[in-house]
Amino acid sequence: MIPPVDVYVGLGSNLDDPEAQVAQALVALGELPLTRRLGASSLYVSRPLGPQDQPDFVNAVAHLATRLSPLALLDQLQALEQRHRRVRQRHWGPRTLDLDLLLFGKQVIATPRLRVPHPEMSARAFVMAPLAELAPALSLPDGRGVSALAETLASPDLIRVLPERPR
Ligand code: A4P
Ligand code: MG
Repeated sequence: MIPPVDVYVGLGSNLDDPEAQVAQALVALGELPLTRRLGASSLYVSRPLGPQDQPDFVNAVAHLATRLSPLALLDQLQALEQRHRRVRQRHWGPRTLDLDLLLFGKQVIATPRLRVPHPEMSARAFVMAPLAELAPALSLPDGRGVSALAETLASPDLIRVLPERPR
């Protein structure tokens, strides 16, 4: 049997109720086949990176252990995005649940469909702050520590951490 691999997934939503969207996705990640959820960060509100004429985001990071291959996990993440998107198109207009595969053990993957570590992650406060909260001692495959990286990021766009609410 393939041993489980430690994986980190970034979640983002700027839908009408992005907090609920992210909270539901955190639960769903723990229910994927051959996968357990080991932890989840707090939920972080941040201003949009890129076009500003859109609502603020809620971001979080989940820690999983999976026996899926990287591409099989990406398939699962994209299917989960689609399920959220369908619901959203019906009720609230255009999508937004983004699931990014940030880290897959210490693997480095560079294919057209999948790049791991996620190419933008180390420059994004809305990824690195929740990741450092969840796994302060973790290093990227290139050896850089996530806590040190998170501290270097000026994060005026990270507005606040949402309080826990019962789920
Ligand atoms: N792909 C390659 N590598 C990966 C990976 N490691 N994880 C491919 C996930 N997907 C990966 O993704 C496009 C393609 O990337 C996929 O088909 C997959 O094969 P997508 O999510 O369908 O497209 P997208 O969301 O339009 O692009 P992308 O690159 O995911 O956008 P970003 O970079 O995630 O930016 N501001 C704040 N504050 N918070 C946010 O979360 N997010 C975005 C979206 C913009 N601004 C934001 C936030
Ligand atoms: Mg994405």
